[in-house]
Parts: sequence; C-alpha cells; structure tokens
Amino acid sequence: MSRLLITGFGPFPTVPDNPSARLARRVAASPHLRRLLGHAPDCLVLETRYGALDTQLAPALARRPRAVLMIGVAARRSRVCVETRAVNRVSRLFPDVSGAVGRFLAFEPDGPAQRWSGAAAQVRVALQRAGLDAAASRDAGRYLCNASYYRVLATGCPAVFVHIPMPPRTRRPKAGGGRRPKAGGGRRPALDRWTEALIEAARVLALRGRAQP
Ligand code: PCA
Repeated sequence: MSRLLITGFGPFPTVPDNPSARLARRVAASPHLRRLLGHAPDCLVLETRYGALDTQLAPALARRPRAVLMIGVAARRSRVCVETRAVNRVSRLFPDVSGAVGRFLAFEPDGPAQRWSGAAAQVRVALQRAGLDAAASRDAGRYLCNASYYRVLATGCPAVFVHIPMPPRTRRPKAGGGRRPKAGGGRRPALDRWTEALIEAARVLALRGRAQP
C-alpha cells in the first residue's frame, strides 16, 4: 500500500522538550500500521525553523506520500485539537529555533488565503471513537505548525494536523504501595492514550489515501 507520512516537531524556544516528536515516532512504530501498509510509515521530526520547510519537508513531500498525519504541540491548549485549515500568514513575533522570524507576512504571496483539510472531520471522529475528547479548531496558529500544514495541504493528498496539549506529568506509583489505578484507564499516561488514538487516525487517513485516485 502507498506511503503514509507522520510528522512531529523538535524543540523550540518556549518548548525545549517537544512531546510531538515522541508521539510521532511512537505512532510510526505501530505494528498495526505496519501490517496495514505492508511497511512502516515514514516518520519525519521537523526542526522547528522556517528553513526546514524547504530542507526537510519539501524532500519528504517529493516522495509523494498518499496521506500525511502531522502532530505538533499547542502548550496553551487543554484539549487535543484537529486543525481544519491552515492560513497563508506568518507571525513576525515568534522566532524559530534558529532565531529567525518569518520574512514575509504571507508564505506564498500568490497563494490562497487559506487551505482546508478535507479529512479533518473524519480524523476527529476517529480520535473520538478511540476515546479522545478531540475538538475541531480553525486556528493552527501563525507559526511553524500552520506553515507546514499550509505546505502539505497544497499537495492535495489527505492530510490532517493534530495539536496536542503539553502532557500532564504522571506520577509513578510508589513501589509496593500507592492507590490502585482507576478502572477505565483514567490514570494512563496521556502520551499512551494519544498514541493509541492517533494510530487509529493514521489508519483512517491511510485508507483514505489509498481510495483517492
Ligand atoms: N508547535 C508549534 C511549532 C512546533 C510545535 O510543536 C506550533 O504550534 O506552531
């Protein structure tokens, strides 16, 4: 089956340890996805700098993935959000990891003001089915997540960007003591729950990519 690309991001000035990279690697390592595709999905951890759109993302897109699942962190959000669109706008306020800010207010001076994802609703439903309280969002920000999404949506392949909050710290149960975990997995680490749900989202996207001419 055709290639599925999963992306995450490396650190940036306000998030020195970006959980989206770990999550992308965990989703891409899923044996379930490997079985479905007949090979492991491609995984790309993008450096959080504008230059990486040309040096890292463009070569990955040149391999013509049939579907792309993108993951980034939105530290101030409290829910997992499925981004429905990307806008042709860059913030000049927030420097990337190399200290650069977007050079122009629009990435593509002749590009459309926004690009929508046709697969976002299906991915949100898949996440909800997998037990995540995922919300739809129309605002992927004005930074690298939005910029990379805008690029990927231009390819026309099914692509969805999922923003995760910072995972809450989970305390390890003390050896030989501590309370028992709640029934229903309420105390399972967020990253474990997100991994499982995003594997389901990736499966849905991969099938959609296969169906698209
Ligand atoms: N979040 C940032 C960039 C990288 C990431 O994980 C954003 O929301 O744009």
